Amino acid sequence: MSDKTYPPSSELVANAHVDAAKYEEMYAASIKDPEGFWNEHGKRVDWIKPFTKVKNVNYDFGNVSIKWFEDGSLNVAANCIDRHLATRGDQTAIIWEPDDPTDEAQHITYNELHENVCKMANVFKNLGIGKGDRVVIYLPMIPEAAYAMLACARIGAIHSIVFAGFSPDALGARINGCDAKLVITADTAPRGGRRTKLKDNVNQALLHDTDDVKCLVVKRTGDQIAWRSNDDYWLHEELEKVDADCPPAEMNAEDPLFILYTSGSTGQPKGVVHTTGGYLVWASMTHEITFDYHDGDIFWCTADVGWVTGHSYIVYGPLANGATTLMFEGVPTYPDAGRFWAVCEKHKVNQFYTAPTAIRALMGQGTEFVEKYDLSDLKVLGTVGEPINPEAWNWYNEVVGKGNCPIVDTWWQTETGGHMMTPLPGAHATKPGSAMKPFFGVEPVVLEPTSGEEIHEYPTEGVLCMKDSWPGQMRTVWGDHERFQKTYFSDYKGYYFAGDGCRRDEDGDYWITGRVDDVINVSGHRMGTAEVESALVAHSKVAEAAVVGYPHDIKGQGIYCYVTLMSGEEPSDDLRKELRTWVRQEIGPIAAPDLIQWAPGLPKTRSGKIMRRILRKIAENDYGSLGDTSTLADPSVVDELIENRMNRD
Ligand code: 6R9
Repeated sequence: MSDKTYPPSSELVANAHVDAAKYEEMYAASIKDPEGFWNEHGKRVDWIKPFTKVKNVNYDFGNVSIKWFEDGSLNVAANCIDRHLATRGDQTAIIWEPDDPTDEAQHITYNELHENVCKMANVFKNLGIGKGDRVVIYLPMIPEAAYAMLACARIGAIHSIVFAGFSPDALGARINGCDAKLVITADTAPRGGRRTKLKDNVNQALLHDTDDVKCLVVKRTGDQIAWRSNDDYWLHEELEKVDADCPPAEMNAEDPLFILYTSGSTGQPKGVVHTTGGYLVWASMTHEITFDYHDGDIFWCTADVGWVTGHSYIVYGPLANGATTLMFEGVPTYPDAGRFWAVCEKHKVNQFYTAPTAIRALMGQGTEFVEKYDLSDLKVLGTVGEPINPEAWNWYNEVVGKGNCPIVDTWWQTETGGHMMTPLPGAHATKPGSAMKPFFGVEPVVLEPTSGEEIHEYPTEGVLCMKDSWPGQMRTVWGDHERFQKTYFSDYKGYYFAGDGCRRDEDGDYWITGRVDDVINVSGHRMGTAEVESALVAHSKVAEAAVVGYPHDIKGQGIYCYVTLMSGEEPSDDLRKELRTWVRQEIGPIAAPDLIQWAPGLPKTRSGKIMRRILRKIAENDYGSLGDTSTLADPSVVDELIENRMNRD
């Protein structure tokens, strides 16, 4: 860990929405008087019927119930579109950058967004969709994905987006899981120069459909597709039958806005339910303050709308704030490893938000891909999804940000709706790898894992829980409130349990150490696997590393490391030795790897999360029952790892 801190420039501080003093003042107010605080900030969105009740929360296991602004009514699409029309109708709402850089980008104004969303909403209505009905969105990163989300919100339908990289099986399970009446998809989806056959996948997912699920198809490429009998519709044909008049439905603050199944890195996916009022307040406020978004800025979040990051920070947060949000159809390495930076230059991006896994991948390709481009419009950089190791952080800071752009390391979850802990660009001196401070209204506590006692002193380490609710919190698991309570409120009674471990340093700043199921115990010492990974990745020859525990006769658990080398590096026993010595030096002898397996690739979900469950099984030499691997981005990686496993006892 680094002791060095990186304060923001005085210029940034002077213009920031929130500086250090304001953070302290607002944070204190948000904790001391949540009702008063959220009564004020709840008004950042437009209400049809203003709320009079701010918060009604019960965290008692058995009776968990979470309500915010419960007697208010509003419409999310009206907040993201209509309320901006008078002042910024001709401003670009969405910049769309296609997969192929030689194709033309689109600039969609708020007026055009309004028309497109209203028409799509009317198409949905014509297909029999109304308030409370579920619509599955299985689309690539094209503007129609945003239109579909907002069209649902406009008529009060509940969307469930399924990432376009998911298999037909995973899609089918999610369609059935919420009894969707309609699936919207595209013919095929270009990505990184290749094409995914989305409509074919839908056909396969609905092969045994007895509920007559309808399918609406966007013509993206014009590729040949197979049609199911009477339940399939071209979007462009249906659009010809409707006009652009579609008044927004009045929704209660606690009506569901969307369902989103969490990535399958653990167990069966859960349908996380977010509601209308609190979620929008949270997404919009965190977007504005965490990224210090100002009018006229160009904001780019590289996530896919299939993940929560895309929901909150491509669509709902930015559009509720009247922002210009960039939507990118492609991948960071197509046509080459400079694509992100080419797009930043081309569209003069001011805030750029991506994942550590992308940063590490690009870092391994060398700096020349970044240095080719003019990145002088960048003001704030963000990361999300996993702990960022200091090396990647430093590279991001120096090579991409030129030491000039604060990095907001935002810790949050599908379940939390938006940012929970993050430095604020104008308020905090950042530390490489630290999520730093709670956002307003967030009351993190560190608990002793076995006793569940709150640890008040610092520095300390333990499990991360939240003492109280915040407006963007998930309300239930779709169709299974029991599971909601059990997953998040039963291990540590009276708290929301995030599933992550954390460290609070001597300054009171937070460092996420990874999922608590990734903590290993070596000779009685607790160790975050992320710590060992970070040490390994700090070695100049290592591109990526994943560390798990495996049963060890003497130590209880041994440290098993999967290591991907930088391109051009050769694996050897000498290098193994070198890495062992390196980790001993970086952390201490206790952290020295027992086994190091060379891994040409790591098993990842399509959202880029390493599937440790699989790595643990292989490390335990128990690879016969790997469980659900349907969410793997590239299943062949697993066979390779099994073949060359190190622990054959
Ligand atoms: C937004 C998102 C949530 C899990 C979370 C944690 C990890 C996310 C992080 C981070 C360290 C960060 N995580 N952000 N860990 N530092 N800045 O990623 O949601 O897909 O639900 O994942 O991701 O382990 O519990 P989701």
